[in-house]
Amino acid sequence: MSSASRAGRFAGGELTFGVVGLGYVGLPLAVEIGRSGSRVLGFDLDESVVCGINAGRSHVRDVDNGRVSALRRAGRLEASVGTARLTECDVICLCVPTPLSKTRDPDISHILAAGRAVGAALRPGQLVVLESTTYPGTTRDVLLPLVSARGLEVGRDFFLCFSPERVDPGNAVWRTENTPKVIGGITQTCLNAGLDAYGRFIERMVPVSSPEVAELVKLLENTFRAVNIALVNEIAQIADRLGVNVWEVVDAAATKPFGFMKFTPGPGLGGHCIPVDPHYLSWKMRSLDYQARLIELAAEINAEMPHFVVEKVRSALNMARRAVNGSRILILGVAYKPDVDDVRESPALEIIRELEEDGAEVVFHDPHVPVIQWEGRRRHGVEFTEDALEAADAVVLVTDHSALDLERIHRCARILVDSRNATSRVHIGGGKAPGRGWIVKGGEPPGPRRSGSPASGRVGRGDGG
Ligand code: SAJ
Repeated sequence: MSSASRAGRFAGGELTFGVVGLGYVGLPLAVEIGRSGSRVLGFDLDESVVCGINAGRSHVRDVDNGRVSALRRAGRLEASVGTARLTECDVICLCVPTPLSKTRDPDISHILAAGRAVGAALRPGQLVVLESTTYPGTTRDVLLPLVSARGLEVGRDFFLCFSPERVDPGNAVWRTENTPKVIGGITQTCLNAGLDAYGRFIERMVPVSSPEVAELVKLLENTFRAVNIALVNEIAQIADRLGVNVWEVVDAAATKPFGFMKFTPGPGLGGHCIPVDPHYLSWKMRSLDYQARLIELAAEINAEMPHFVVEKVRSALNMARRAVNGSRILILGVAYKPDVDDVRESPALEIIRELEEDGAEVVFHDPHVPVIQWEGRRRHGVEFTEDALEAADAVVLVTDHSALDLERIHRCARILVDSRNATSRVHIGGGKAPGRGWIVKGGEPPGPRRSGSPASGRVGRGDGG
């Protein structure tokens, strides 16, 4: 069979897709493929994930059980632990994690393992698409040699593309099928195969000239967010020293109808993407003797924010003549952003760590995260009650889930540090609570910092904090 006819196979007829990695990217992808009419074999190392899917259940918040069970009943979705059945798949999508190692370097071990498994099973005619966010060059320099292990030729015998995932967990508007998808192939026939295969279930595909372009597109998207969040976090530290409410500044700047995009300051960067992906780029650049200074500086500024919040807590307790040491502190929201249940890289964990190192008794409540497995132990959250709020010497709102009762928090907390300015949405006695910035209750009124006070890098008494 010619390479053109092999590539042409993806344009029509029955295809079986394989999705390796059934997490927040892989499961929505598998479900979308199944809903488009194709058969999907899912592969995951976690037996509980596999059993759950085969029982018709979803472990991913953005995928409801009904969708999984419907595909199971239709015989279009099946999950397995090993990768023995990869050879049955016409298309293999790799959606494996790409975290950072303990030394904050790229950890592509999951890509390597998946590449070896695909290389062992590869047969003529298959299309392999890497979706995991990674540094430019991974598809061509790392994955291609692994999948070509048995001598098959890319672009002739099989096809290889990179197509970055663009999942925004919790986003009900932009879903897998309606989010434009970038794709780059090792060869033109690879790209054609990828466009045909994904075009079956993605509304708009965006072809680019190479996998490296596609890999860098994804890193630009996420680095764009990390750098702009760092900018607004630095403005927060500046506003604090000026005694100005940073959220008032940001909201007013956001009235500019052109040339500005709103980002909000917060407790720091969480999630498995935004705090991680820019490191993949800066790491790759260091290997090419270039220092991606802006990226690295942004990471530093974002990493300061948990400490900034802890200093607000310290300052508020101090005003009440209490020390952090021995105080009971209630953290509200440990997930990395509102309305998700994921705590990976969550700044809340760093805030808890620092407060406990200073001797505080820290408890947490998160409506989506009842328990955290952290530093070798399971920690259960406390119930969200007025007693729990009142029993705390300080309450810290780290992640403002929609389910949190802001009015009750504002009413019952003796000291309230709000790292999201969420309580500015609270209506109190007919009026809105003054958007006062970080220390909402228990702090002195906002006012300019005393001149000459040490710019210790610790926070002062700026915008209500
Ligand atoms: N954050 C701020 N200020 C902001 C926006 C976010 O402090 O103005 C914080 C959040 O609290 C969170 C972190 O940054 O801790 C990341 O937030 P995020 O909204 O980028 O959330 P992710 O990582 O779940 O989703 C992102 C996608 N988000 C959006 O496009 C809105 C997108 O960048 C990627 O498609 C996705 O990660 C991914 O998987 O790469």
